[in-house]
Order: sequence, then C-alpha cells, then structure tokens
Amino acid sequence: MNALFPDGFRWGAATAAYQIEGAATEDGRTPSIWDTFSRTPGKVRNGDTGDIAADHYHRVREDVALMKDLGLTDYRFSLSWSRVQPTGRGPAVQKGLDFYRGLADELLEAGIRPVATLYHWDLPQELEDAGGWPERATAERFAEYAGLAAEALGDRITTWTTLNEPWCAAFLGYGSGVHAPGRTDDAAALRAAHHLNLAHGLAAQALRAAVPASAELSLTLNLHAIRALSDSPEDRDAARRIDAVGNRIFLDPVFHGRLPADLVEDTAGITDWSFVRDGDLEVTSTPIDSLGVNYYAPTVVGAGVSDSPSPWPGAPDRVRFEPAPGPRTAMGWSVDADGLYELLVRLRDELPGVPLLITENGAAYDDYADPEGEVHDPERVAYVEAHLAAAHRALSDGVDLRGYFLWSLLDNFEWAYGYGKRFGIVHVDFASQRRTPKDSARWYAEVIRRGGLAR
Ligand code: IFM
Repeated sequence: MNALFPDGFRWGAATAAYQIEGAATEDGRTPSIWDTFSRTPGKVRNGDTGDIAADHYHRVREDVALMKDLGLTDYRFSLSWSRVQPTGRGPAVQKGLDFYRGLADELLEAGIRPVATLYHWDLPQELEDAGGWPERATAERFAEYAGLAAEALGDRITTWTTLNEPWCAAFLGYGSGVHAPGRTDDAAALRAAHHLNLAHGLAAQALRAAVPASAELSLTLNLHAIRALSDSPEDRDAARRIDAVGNRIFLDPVFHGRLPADLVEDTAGITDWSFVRDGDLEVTSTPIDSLGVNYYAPTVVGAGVSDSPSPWPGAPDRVRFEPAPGPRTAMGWSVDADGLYELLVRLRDELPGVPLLITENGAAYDDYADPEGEVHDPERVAYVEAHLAAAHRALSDGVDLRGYFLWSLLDNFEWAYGYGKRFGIVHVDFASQRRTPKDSARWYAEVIRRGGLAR
C-alpha cells in the first residue's frame, strides 16, 4: 500500500543556530547562555562547545545546495538572538541580519521556503545576567527582538515560529539544570514557563505588526505523548500531572487563554503564580496560524518517585518514569511511532481548526563513514519511515497535518551530549567539516520525490 501525502505537503529538514552555525565570536555576536554553559567544565560531554559546530555560518551555499539535492520544499532554522541583537537590547546588528538575509535568499533561489524560529534556547548572556526567563522583562526584550527581525527579514521569510520547545528552555534550563543556564530552582522554572508563554504572545503581536498579512505565525512545542503504566488511579494521576506540567502548561495559555487549574494546585507548594498579571493570558493566546509539534518518543509514567533535581515541578515525589518497551535510539529513547499518531489525534480533537506541522522528528544513531566513505543508517530510515506512516495514518483520520521536518539536516551539537550524538541525515566529519549524505538522506529524497511512502 502506498502512503502518499497531499499536494503541497511541506517536506523539510530542521536545524538550530547554536547547533550548527559556529562563528561564535564573529561579526558582533556575543555569548549566549549556551556559550557560557558549554564552556563551564562538566556541563557538556567531552567539553564540546558550539564555537565551530558544523561551521554552517561559512558554508551556507554548500548546505543549501545539499538541501536542493534532497528536494526539500522547506528548511527550518533558527536565528541566533545574540547575532542579531547582541546584548538583547538596542538596535539590530547589520551583519547578523545580513547573514540570515543571505541564507533566506539562497533558499528562495533554490526554491526552498525558509521557516525561521526566533528562539531555540540561546538567550543572550546579558539577559540571563539580568535574571533570564524567570524575569518578565525578558519577554518584553524578546518581543522587541522579534520586531527587529521581522522588520528586516519579513519581506523574504514568511513562516515565523516564535519559540522552539519552551518546555526545555524552562524546565531543563531552570529546573533540572541539565541545559543552559543550568539553574535548579522549581519556582524559577515555573516563572520561566509563564514568561516564555508571554514572550510568545508578545512576539506574535510584534510579528503580526511587521510582516505581510499572509505570513504564517507559529509556535513549536515538544509535546509529550504520555502513557500511564496502568489504569490504577495512582498511575493515571501521575499521567495527569505530567500532562499538566509537560503539555497543558503551554497549550492552555496559548490556545485557550487559561492556566490549567490542576497545575496551579499541583505546584501550590512551589509558587502562588502571582507573577501572572491581569491581561497576560489574553496576550499568551494571541491568535497564531499553526502549531509545530516535535516528537521523538513517548513518556511512560506511573506513581512513584523520581530523581531530583527534576524538570517536572510538582511531580517528582509522585511520579516515576519508565522506559517504553522495544528498540531504542542512541539517545536511549524508545522507537514508538504510535506516540506520534496519538499526539496528532489528540490535537485534532482539542484544537480544531489549528493546522499542525511536525517540526521535528528523527533519531540519533552511532553513524560512521565506512572505508568507501559511505554512511549506512538503516535504523534511521526505519525510524523515519515508521513515523511518516503514523503521520499518514493521522492525516487519513482527519488530522490537518501540513508538513514534516526531519531532525536534523546535519549532524550537530546535541546540547549536553556535545558532538557524540548524531541526528543528521547528512554526516559531518567535524575535523574536516566534510558533509556526506547518509543512506537516509538519499531515501528521504526519494520519499519527497514520490510525495510519500511506496510500500
Ligand atoms: O537537538 C534537539 C533540538 O535542538 C530540539 N529538539 C530535540 C532535538 C534532539 O534532542
């Protein structure tokens, strides 16, 4: 049976600034929290940093040519805030804007739609020094930066995503501390989550004012496909808690203009939420045009206790996490495409009228170039094929799914794992910066050419 996607389906690949650009000190760019964090001993495996990364800053032409060869219709990338507006305040830096203008032009010339994300975790360090996301002022600064970027680039970039995975920014950054800025403070993490929602809403307003009416505004969330270990009330309550602090903490303010009442109750011992001011939830629910969903693996939970510090405020003494059964990727994440289907169908039911994009999906494996210089990655092909099949099933069941972006185009800096985890469909030899399309890249190009899976 063939699983073909509708005409106009967007076939993409995704990356993020800090993970691929390098050029950390060039053209006026100042440190972001990830520069600081990765240079702090013990924070990133092997002491890796994004100083050079995949050197994309100097290899845009080559990289766009690779995308063209793949037949991508869309390319999702992020802007480095500290390249565009180095201190997070004041005017934009021309060279920073020029870089993204050049990238957008190169893409358009190749017939590829640029899909820009304004924030993929790299807060200018100066803003963290002033308090970071737990401070309301950071949301205001973000809206100003969004306006500057949109004014300068809105004539060429017509799909804008405000934030990528605010859950990670708030809870890995300020809760468990495994991501920059590495703070472990539950109250700060919850404040950060609210201010990220606020930043999203304020930025959506700033973008709307600056870009053509036809532009598409979006937000990308890493939503959790949550499964309770059993039907017991305790296990079901564990799933509810994780759904509140993992999913509804963003979905409710953004799409329904409310805070989940059970979240407020679960976290009452941590905060009274008085940082949410009158009118904030109207701002967070500023209308947008689509929702981006990042999905890798399901989250299996039951009643119990989990490690501290934890990225789940209000849950660690009530919830334990279990690996899902079955095969795993090199991240240790289970391969379970049904979770993607479950998530998409849930969103169909809960957010009628909101078009969806899968803005990240993919897998890390221990890839290497063989003596012939080829990279065979059959597990990645199987992973993506299974998830595309799940996406197609969701489409057939009425999900308004508009596109799929594979994470990632290139092997890159995988945050606290450094360069040890390879997600790319194009292999990067970080010593020489040589790019080698893996088997999965050729396979994906064929999927795009056919418009889906031929099975
Ligand atoms: O590499 C990350 C990306 O930056 C955000 N989503 C998950 C990916 C894999 O961990």
